[in-house]
Amino acid sequence: MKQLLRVLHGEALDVPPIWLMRQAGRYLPEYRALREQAGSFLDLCYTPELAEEVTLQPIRRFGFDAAILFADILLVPQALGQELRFVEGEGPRLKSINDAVGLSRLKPVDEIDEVLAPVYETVARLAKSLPSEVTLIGFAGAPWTVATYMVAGRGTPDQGPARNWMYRDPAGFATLIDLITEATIHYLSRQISAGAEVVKLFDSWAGSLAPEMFTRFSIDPTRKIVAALKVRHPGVPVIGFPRGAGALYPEFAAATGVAAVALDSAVPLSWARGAMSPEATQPGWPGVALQGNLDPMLMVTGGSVLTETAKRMVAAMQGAPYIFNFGHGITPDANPAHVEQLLRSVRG
Ligand code: 1CP
Repeated sequence: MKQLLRVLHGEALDVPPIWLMRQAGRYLPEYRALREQAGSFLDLCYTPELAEEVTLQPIRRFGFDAAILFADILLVPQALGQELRFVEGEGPRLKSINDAVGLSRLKPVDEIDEVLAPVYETVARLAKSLPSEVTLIGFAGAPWTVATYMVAGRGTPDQGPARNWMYRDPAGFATLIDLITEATIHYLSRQISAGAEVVKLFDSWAGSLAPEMFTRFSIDPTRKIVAALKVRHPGVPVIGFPRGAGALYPEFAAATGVAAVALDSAVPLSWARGAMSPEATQPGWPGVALQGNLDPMLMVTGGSVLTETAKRMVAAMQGAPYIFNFGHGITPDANPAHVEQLLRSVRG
């Protein structure tokens, strides 16, 4: 079995498998060149040959243990009929939805493949072209995080518009969450049928939810998605990433049924291991594999602090099922030479 899949099935390896969030992207000159050729970011996402090539670039250059499909979490709102564009140097812009009228304009889930079909083709191409030891990860945004963009119409520092709707009209907001949940089950199921071996749910803004709302809008939709995927694709692991969940990470891990949780950089690895790893958990719950959580800033900094931090993390997780990664995505100003240095530090 591939290294990453062994860990996701609960095995502890001496050398952890490694891949990096946003491993394909603007810090790589070959990405910037292809991106220019494609014209726009969305053209890159929807052109299977180009999306395949961008996914493969970091695999060729660095030899990671996993490749993550090149796409974006905002393709799902677009497929549901919401206008989407990316403004150069600024980020995504959508036509904001914050009431029943906006909701009524969205398309039913059985129409989303009209937009998303090229993504499944990218997955199918990658399943054929990836080296045999590399695991293919599909992904989607978790419903809460996707909703924050659908409601605000853009990235926000505090997810204010979605939080406001959530408190003002919980039932209306839940209708949006339920629609995204159904769309995500379908989307991930199609990615798995096309060849994704693992799927990851990015709940990048989970940390802005107060505890009761975290249960309702992060844990509950994630649990529904995991349960539906388990019925359709038994044995395919799901990685959950409730970024910023803090003290609620163990509850998320135990309640959702995910095979692994990805940790953000603020979480102490030793604490996470004690609270969620199979060796430490309660009877009746097998625990989860852990992924994370190096601060991606070290890809800018480099030097001995990078090597020492990475080695300390690997040592701290010996004996536990563990995947090396960052606590959040690599930034465009990262130095590719520091990524090589990281791989040497982790693999020894
Ligand atoms: O200019 C460019 O070339 C676009 C930059 C870019 C890239 C490379 C965006 C715009 N998205 C992506 C790809 C992407 N996005 C991947 C590909 C695979 C890989 O990791 O290599 C993945 C998994 C995502 C997921 C994603 N998109 C998330 C969740 C993860 C995270 O970083 O928290 C989020 C929040 C988005 C939204 C998004 N897409 C792009 C931007 C700039 C943003 C953030 C917008 C904001 O909040 O301001």
